[in-house]
Amino acid sequence: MPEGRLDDVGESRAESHPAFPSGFSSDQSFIITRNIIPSATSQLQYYDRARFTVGSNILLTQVSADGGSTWSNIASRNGVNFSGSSAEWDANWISRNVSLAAYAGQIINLRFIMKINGISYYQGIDSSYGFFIDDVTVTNATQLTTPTTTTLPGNATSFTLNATTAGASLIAGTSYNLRIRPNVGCRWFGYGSMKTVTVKDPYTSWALTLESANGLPAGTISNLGGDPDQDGRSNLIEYAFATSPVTGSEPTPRMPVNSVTATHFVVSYQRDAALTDLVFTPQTSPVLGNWKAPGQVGAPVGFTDTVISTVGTLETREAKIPLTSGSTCFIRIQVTRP
Ligand SMILES: [Ca+2]
Repeated sequence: MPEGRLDDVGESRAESHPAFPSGFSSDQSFIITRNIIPSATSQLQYYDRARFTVGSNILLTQVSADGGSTWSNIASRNGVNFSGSSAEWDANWISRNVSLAAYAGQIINLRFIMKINGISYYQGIDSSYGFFIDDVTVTNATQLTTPTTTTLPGNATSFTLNATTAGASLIAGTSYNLRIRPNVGCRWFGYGSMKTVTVKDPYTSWALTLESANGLPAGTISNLGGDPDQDGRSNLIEYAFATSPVTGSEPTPRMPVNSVTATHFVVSYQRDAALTDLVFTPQTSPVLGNWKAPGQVGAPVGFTDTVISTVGTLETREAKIPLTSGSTCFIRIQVTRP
């Protein structure tokens, strides 16, 4: 997991700090407005130091696991100064490390709050007063980004994670965290446990589904180059042209077909635009080597690849070369999964 750097409160370490303005003795706090999911090894790390603060003043470090409704103390320290002399200030920044293991797997927010905790306090907000906090970091944690909210009807029994409910197109390999809470009238209840799902790319999803349905060992179909039905077509080609990787004798209506017209050598094929993880590239060569795609330097003049018709996401395409371009040529459709 990436290290979640939370906040650098400024290059000048005196920039961000709770202190009591003149005439205000109420709690002074700031919340780091990021949603963090700690792991069992996560540490909250930061530096603090105190200047004019009386000993009964407290700086609390707090965590909320309910979106800021309630806060729990995870660290505290007192002020340093009663005499009015700067000699009592902390001489240096003090490094802090606080385990967040108790919050592993939960969505948390962090807050620092300065409490008067008595009746005495210094009034002042310049760099001589209050507590100072800097370099706030959470290690081994996940930071949630781009939250979206979907309202479900009261009788809903399922939820579909898709581009709409995720707020953007799903990204293969990316984990999405989901949680749900009920609303009755004006009252919101707490969230249930969080569910994390990782989006598979289309090929992997197809392969794992087939391996499971056919009781095949892992890798039988998820191996792109495998050919478990021994029909000479790799799993990747079966996927690209919608044939079964476990049935060798089935028809292959979408595989490339050669023909020759009065004017062109033609390869017709079908490409499903829904297979977003694949690239289909017609290529030609006079010698079964040095293959060229349409438009590539060295490709024959007039070598084209065009869409003839589209039904849903399925394109019928033709790659063709004028018969006048030469005496011999080969055309193939290269399928790659970048
Ligand atoms: Ca095969």
